Amino acid sequence: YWINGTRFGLESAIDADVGPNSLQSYQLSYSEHFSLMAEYKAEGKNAPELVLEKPLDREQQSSHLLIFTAVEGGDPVQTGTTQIRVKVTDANDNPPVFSQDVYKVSLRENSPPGTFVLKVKATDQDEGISAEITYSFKTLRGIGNMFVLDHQSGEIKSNDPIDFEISSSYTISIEAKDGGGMTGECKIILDIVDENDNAPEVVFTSVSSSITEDAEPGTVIALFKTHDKDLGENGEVTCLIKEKVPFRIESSANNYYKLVTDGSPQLQ
Ligand SMILES: [Ca+2]
Ligand SMILES: [Ca+2]
Ligand SMILES: [Ca+2]
Ligand SMILES: [Ca+2]
Repeated sequence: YWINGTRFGLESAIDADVGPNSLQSYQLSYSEHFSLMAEYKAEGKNAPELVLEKPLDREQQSSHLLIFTAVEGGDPVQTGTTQIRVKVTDANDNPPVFSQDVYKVSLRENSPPGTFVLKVKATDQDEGISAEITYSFKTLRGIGNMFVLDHQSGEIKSNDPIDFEISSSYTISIEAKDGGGMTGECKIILDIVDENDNAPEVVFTSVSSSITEDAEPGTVIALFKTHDKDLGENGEVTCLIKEKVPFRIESSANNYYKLVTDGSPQLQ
């Protein structure tokens, strides 16, 4: 991996002739990356140099083949050629890249610890240690020890039972780091799927302990509300009276109910 303008010397061609038959010039096959610099020095020895003109990228082309020609004056013109293979060694110039910037997954509430959540995957275009990836949580804020991540494989599993009623979704940031310290990042948006694991609650806000026998039908005896922590259908509550009594439930707004007289109270 050479930076632009780097030069490196080539062994001078050796020509036994002297005078007009001695070495005249050098040529290099066309390359957008390399050019030839040959200085004719006073001592008659010249040391051609290969000059890097354009940055090399091993990930694009890992080796370059150049044909180097030495041309000798005289009649006929004599030439000698040699091949130069330039091998581009790797530099760690690529960070790990995840297969997705954002992964969306869901996990059922109350899944047992050890339940598979997701396997993230990052790749790195470099080679060797510069492409060896380890995974870690970018931050544990908000997730604590709820999940475990295999640093080598990128596999994520649950570690604690997940309670939808505590949090219905998690955003988890994962970092991939190569052996040279370059990093990439992705996000996991984990939605928790509700399970019906809460019984409805009934809370009375007012109750009359007694009622006169001539109370009008529709007299309110009690006010109460119902509540269920579960989501959607799992949290829908219906109220009914099991016994055969002269009362009925009237629904008012939003889970609020009235217990009212349904006719003349019957004395037992
Ligand atoms: Ca590289
Ligand atoms: Ca890399
Ligand atoms: Ca729960
Ligand atoms: Ca639930």
